[in-house]
Amino acid sequence: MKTDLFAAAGFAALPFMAFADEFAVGDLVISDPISYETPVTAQTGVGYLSITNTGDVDETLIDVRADFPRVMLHETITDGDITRMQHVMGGLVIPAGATVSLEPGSFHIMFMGLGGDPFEVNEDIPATLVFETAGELDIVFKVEARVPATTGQTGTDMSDIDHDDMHEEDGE
Ligand SMILES: [Cu+2]
Repeated sequence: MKTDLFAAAGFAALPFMAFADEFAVGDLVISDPISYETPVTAQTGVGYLSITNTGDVDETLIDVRADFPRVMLHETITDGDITRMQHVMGGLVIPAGATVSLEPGSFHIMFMGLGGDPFEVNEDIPATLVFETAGELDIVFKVEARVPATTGQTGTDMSDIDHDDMHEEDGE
């Protein structure tokens, strides 16, 4: 499986790539892009990863592309008992020297319009990250089994909650 991933990502073109689950471009290192399996009827899937900026200049993730009708950068906002999704406008800033994690309860990438083709465990979801300065980077999200919510915060996953409402709010 790891060998396949290296081949798919074009190893020769990514000299800084140290592990199958790590991707790099410019001063940026992207770690552990993962997704979670979705129910058969789900219209949205979610993507998580960490971005480390080893450079001296702030960077911005301005777009994410993948083979779905719509891909967006979202932030989960918890306001009292209400949890909702918000479109991150203007991109996600990765400050110089910092790591920004897209993780449950925080920032995440939404893959929208699955259209009856759910994410399955061990499936690869190719995507392209677009950075303001460093440019484009092809990565692969690895689909993992859904972690029971009882194991804690990191197991919670809002991918099936409220996103249909979000679409209308976004007005796109
Ligand atoms: Cu979302």
